[in-house]
Amino acid sequence: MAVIAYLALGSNVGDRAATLAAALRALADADERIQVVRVSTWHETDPVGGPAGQGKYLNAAAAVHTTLDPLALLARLQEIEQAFGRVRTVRDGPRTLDLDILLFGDQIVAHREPGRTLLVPHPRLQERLFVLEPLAEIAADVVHPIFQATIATLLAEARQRLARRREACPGRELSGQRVLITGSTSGIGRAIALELAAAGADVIVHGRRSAARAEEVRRECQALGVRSVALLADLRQEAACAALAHQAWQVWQGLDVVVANAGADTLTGEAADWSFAEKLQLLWEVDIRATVALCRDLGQRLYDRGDGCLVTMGWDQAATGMDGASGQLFAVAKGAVMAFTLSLAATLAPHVRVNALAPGWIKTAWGETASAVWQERACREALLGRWGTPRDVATVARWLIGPNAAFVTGQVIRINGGAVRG
Ligand code: A4P
Ligand code: MG
Repeated sequence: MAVIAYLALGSNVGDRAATLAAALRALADADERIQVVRVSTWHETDPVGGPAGQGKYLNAAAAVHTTLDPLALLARLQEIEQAFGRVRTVRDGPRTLDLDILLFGDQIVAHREPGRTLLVPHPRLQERLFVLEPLAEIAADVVHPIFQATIATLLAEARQRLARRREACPGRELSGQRVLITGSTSGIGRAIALELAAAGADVIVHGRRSAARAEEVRRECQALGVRSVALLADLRQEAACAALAHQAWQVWQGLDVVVANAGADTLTGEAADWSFAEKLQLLWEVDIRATVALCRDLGQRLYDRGDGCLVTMGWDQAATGMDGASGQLFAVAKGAVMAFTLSLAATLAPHVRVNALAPGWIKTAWGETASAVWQERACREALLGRWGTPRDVATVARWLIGPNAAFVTGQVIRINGGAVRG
């Protein structure tokens, strides 16, 4: 069946205009099952990414009518690139000709095979003005099949986001970044949401079931001058994790940062009276399984898109050991999360940074009401002689996500006031 596919053309080496014109002729001649039906004007653009000092690009978009399947079309495009002397060296490096498939009808393709990977819609399409501006000339009303938004809308959103990133200044260093923080209606999650909003990030607040609490935090974020949306999902349900990842990715056409903070409360919530085995099951479902599922799903999306940052929530004493049933339970749950984080960092490098925060004694709901014995112990074990606060964790999260931690990945960062055993 014939479809309309949209292609991106780019060149920044040699006679760029002649190359684009010749590439379009080669496309029409390559296969009778490809007809070029519309072409944008040429756009001269500054290089995005890649080594410094490379020349400006000439970019364009074309619509083709084709009966080829998506992989066959990709093969034709790669043959043409080769014929134009394209040599693949460094990432985002200079090229005589780059031909990408942006859209293929309303199909979503995720074919992963070494040397023959094909992702359609193109995973970076929504982020790049050098693609969206020519595409909007010939396909303004075409709807992106994942984001369900028109190309004109994606262009307007991308312009706004990039303008905000350009304006990012020291006190607002996360301007234009889109962040999901799970479990952010209270405690450490809420503190991180507010801290990142204060730094200029747009924040998706997530809660388990209280729409009112999620809405309250959403308003608090919005009051800090950023966009904020609240989503509810019970992460004990596997299907709900996938749905949350999908929904969060849709809100602003992608995310830049995910903080997988949600953890089950087995100390003060309804589960406080459950048996050891029931608590273990709950921690497995929420702290481990949901964290792994969300981070794998959103991590792959960030990786395909080409950049991003993931933060998980570990626990300082998983490494040193803590007496009692709660120590054993959290050791299992948070030890697993920290170990998983390191493997995910290795998997998603070099595009996505992945780190764990490992808080020690932080005064959240349980700390507020804990007995005198625990109050004394928390202060005694910390070299700094006090409980940590949720904001102590949030300010480290802000640094870790921000530009000053650009070389930090695969780390477990302990935030424990210098805690020692004793
Ligand atoms: N691949 C996966 N999906 C697709 C798709 N939808 N279309 C695979 C085409 N190819 C797709 O591509 C690497 C692999 O991506 C291919 O083997 C294919 O199987 P590549 O062209 O060999 O390498 P690349 O150029 O590093 O990747 P890509 O995706 O073409 O790069 P980008 O993201 O397009 O960025 N700045 C300006 N101003 N203008 C530009 O045109 N282009 C880039 C390249 C960077 N900066 C730029 C421009
Ligand atoms: Mg390409």
